[in-house]
Amino acid sequence: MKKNILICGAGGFIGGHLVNYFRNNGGFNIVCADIKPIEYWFQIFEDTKKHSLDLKEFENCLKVTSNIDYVFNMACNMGGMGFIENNKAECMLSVLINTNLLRACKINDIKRYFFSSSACVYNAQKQKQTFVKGLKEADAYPAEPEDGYGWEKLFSERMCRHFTEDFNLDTRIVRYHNIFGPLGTYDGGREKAPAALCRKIINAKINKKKDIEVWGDGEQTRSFLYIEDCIEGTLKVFNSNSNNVFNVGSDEQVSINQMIEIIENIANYKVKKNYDLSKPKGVRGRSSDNTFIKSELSWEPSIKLKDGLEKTYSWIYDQIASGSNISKFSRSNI
Ligand code: GDC
Repeated sequence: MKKNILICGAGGFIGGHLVNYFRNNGGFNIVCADIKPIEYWFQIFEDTKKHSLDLKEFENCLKVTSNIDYVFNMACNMGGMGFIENNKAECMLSVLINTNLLRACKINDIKRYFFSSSACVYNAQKQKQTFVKGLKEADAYPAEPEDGYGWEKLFSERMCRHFTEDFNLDTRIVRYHNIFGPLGTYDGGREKAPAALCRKIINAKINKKKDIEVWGDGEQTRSFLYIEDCIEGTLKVFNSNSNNVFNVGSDEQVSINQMIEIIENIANYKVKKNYDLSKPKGVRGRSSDNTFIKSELSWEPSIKLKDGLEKTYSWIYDQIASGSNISKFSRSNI
C-alpha cells in the first residue's frame, strides 16, 4: 500500500519542488498544505490533495496530519535579508507552525517528521569576516543566531530534538544555506540575493540602463545552493537513520560582487553598481562546511553556482519578458 506523505509549505519554493520530486518518483499519496490561496502556490499539481489553511492553528495541524505517515515541514514566514530584518515578530510566529505540527504528529502517530532549519541559526561571531571558514553544525552553539528568524529556527530545532527524546517522534533536521533556482520569489520584497540580482540585471538590460542598486558594499560573502541539490540533500537526510542536524548547503563561496560578475556574463551585459550601505546586509560572511554530511551520508552538492544561476536567470528572464512579473512569485503579503 502506498504511504501518505504531507508536505507543509507546498505552495512555496522548496515545498513546490519537493512535491514535484515525489510526483515524479512515485510511491506516495501526496497531501499538500499551505497558507496561501491555492491559485498563489508557486507550483500547482492536479494529482495531489491540497489544503489552503493556517498551520499556526492546532486544529488545522491535527486535520492535515490525520492518516499521514511522513511529514515535511517546509512552512514558515520567510524571505531574504530585506524581509527577515524588518519582520522579526512575524518570523518568530512561525514557531506556532512547528509547535502545533509536532503536537499533532505525536497525537496522530506520524512515523517521521522533517524540519527545515536555516544557516541563520549560526553564531554571529563566526560570520564577521568575508570568506569565512565554512560553518560546522557545532558552530550554532553557544547561541547567537540571526535576530528573530534565526532564534525561531534554533528554538524549533531543539523542540524537534526533545520530541524525539521525550516522545519518541522520529525527526530529521537540516540547515539550508540560501537555496535558489527557478520557480521562486524574485521580487516583491522577499527575494534573496541570487534572484534579486538576476532581476536587476535583466531589467537593466531590457530597459537599456546601466545602474543597479546593490545592498552593502558587495564584498560580503555567501554560498548559494541550487534547488536540485537542495532536494537531493533533503532526501538524503530524510531517508537516513540519523537524528543529527545537517548542513544542506554549498561550500563554493563568492562575494556579492563576484556573483554579479557571473550574472553579467550570463546576461552578456555589464552594469554599474550603486552600493546602498543603508540596506539590510546580514552577516559579513557565511558558508557551509559539508564535512559532516559527507562523512555520515556520503552527500555533497554537485551543481556549480554558475550553472544554477544560468537556469535561474533564464527562468526569471522569461517571467519578466512575458510581462508576468506582477505574479504569484512576487506576492509579499502572505
Ligand atoms: O537576502 P540574502 O540572499 O540573504 O542576502 C545576501 C547578501 O546579499 C546580503 O548581504 C544582502 O545585503 C546582499 N544583497 C545585495 N543586493 C538585493 O538586491 C541585494 N537583494 C537581496 N535580497 N540581497 C542583496 C539568508 C536569509 C534566508 C535564509 C538564508 C540561509 O540570509 O535571508 O532567509 O535563511 O540566509 O542561508 P542572506 O544570505 O543574508
